[in-house]
Amino acid sequence: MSRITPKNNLREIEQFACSLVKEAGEFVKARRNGNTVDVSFNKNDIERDVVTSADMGAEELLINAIRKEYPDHRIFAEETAGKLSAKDFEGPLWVLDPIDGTVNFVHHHLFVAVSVAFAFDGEVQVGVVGCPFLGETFSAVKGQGATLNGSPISVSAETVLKRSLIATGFPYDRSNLDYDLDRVRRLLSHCQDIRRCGSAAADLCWVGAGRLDGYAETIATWDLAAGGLIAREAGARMGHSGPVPGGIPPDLCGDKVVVTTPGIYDSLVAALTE
Ligand code: LIP
Repeated sequence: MSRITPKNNLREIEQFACSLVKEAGEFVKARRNGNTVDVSFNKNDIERDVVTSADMGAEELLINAIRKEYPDHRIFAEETAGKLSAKDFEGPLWVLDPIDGTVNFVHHHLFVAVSVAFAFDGEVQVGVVGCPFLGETFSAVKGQGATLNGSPISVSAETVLKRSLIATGFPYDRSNLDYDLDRVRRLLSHCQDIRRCGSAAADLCWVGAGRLDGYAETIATWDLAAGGLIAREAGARMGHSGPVPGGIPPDLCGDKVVVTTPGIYDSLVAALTE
């Protein structure tokens, strides 16, 4: 198993990831604009959960390119993922979401993201999120800041929860609707307003860019990995408003994840848990 040594390897990996995200973004756009998208419902036996031929095609593009460049690296991708075990987090691991915001994509919304993260021993080192319909690519290398289309980004300076705009989202599985509605009640009671944009990866980047003051949801590893690093490298604080399941590194655990500009983190977690 190859190991990363000097930091410059991370810059090479970031450049490679950026090229992948751009290529997959163009693929997704072409499928949408060409109206050649087959939609399958009942993903995970939940009727409203969807996967499209564009998700599958973009994921295959990403996986093939990574396998060619880094044949001994592990890959964890939304549409073909098995269960992740603790061992899977050892060494180099790519975490992929070919289309984050698949429901938006199916309904021709523009808030759609391609998310590619590179982790090593369970710590995300590189994150790239492309929003192909918005012409925006967010990127970060651990310890080296975050950018939007190459320009540095940083979180908002907000310190008052009542003046904060918070993004959230809801699972396709609505069996715990009371929990989700309680979160909405708490957010509307304590914050300025909420946004439900439909792509966690893009929401997280928008926290990093200061367009949102925070984000709170329970999401999958592939939704969180890249956007979470980008937000942290832009100055955000990331944690969880509930226990992190054993064996999952915090960088890759989307359970009750909370990502905010630092000034409102404690008050938002209190609003969600008290
Ligand atoms: C989506 C997330 C979103 C969440 C949705 C869904 P998908 O990912 O990005 O934040 O609220 O339920 O999980 O399924 O579009 O890749």
